[in-house]
Amino acid sequence: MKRNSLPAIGRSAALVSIVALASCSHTPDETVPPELPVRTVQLSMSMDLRYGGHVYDMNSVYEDDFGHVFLLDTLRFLTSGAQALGDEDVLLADYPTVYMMMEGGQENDEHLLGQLTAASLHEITFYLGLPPATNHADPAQAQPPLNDMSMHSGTMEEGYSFLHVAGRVDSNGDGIIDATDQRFSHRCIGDLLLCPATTVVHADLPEGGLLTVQVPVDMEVLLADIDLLNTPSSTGNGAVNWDWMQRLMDAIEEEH
Ligand SMILES: [Ca+2]
Repeated sequence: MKRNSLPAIGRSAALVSIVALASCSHTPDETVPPELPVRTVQLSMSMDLRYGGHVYDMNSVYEDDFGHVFLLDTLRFLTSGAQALGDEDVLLADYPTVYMMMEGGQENDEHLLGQLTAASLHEITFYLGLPPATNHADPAQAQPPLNDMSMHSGTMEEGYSFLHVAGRVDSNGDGIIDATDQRFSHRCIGDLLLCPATTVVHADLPEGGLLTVQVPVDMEVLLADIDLLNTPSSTGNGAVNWDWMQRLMDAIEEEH
C-alpha cells in the first residue's frame, strides 16, 4: 500500500500503439487491405514501474505485505539476449551482445537494442540476468553497463548481481524512514538464476525511426510476501533469491 503521495509524476502513455486486429471477414469483391509498410526503426526498451494500476514512485514510502513501511533506494536488474518477434513467433531481429541495466528512478531509462526492420512487432523476449560466458568475464574489460562494479559480486567466479533491491524499512515503527532505520539489501547472484521474460508489444512500426517498448514491472508483485523487516538481506542463489527472481518474472509478465 502506498502511504503518501508526492505530486503525481506525469507519465506519457505507452509509447507503442495498441493495434486493433483487423477483421478477416470480407467478400471476394472487396479490396484486400494493403499490407502494412515495412519500416526500419531504432528499437529501445525502457522500464515502466507500476504498483498495481498506478505508477510506482521511487521517492515515496510504501508498506510491505506485513505492514512494514519501507523506502527503496535501489532497484536494478540486468537483461540480455533480447529478440524481437513478429506474429507466430517469427524472429525479426536479435541482439545477442546488448546488455541492459534497468534502474528504477532514472529520468532517462531508455536503452537502445538496435535496428529493427519489419512491418509490425509482436513481442520482445529477453533474459533476466546474464549468460555464463558474460557473467564470468572480467568486468574491468567490459563495456557499460557491465563495467559497473555496483552490480558485481567482486569475484569473476560469482559474477554479477542479476537483481539488486535495497532500501530502508521502518524498524523503529515511527512511520517515517530516516537514517536510523534498518537497511535491507537483496542481491541475486548465480548462473542458475537466469530467467526468461517476455513483453508483449503488438505494434506497427511507426514512421520517424524510433520505437520504445516499455517493459512493465509491477512492484506490487515484485514485493509480494517479502517481509523486509525480518528478511533484511540475501546474497547469492538461495531460496530468498530464487523467490525474488520468480517475482521479477511475474512482475514483468503480468498483463496491464
Ligand atoms: Ca522510522
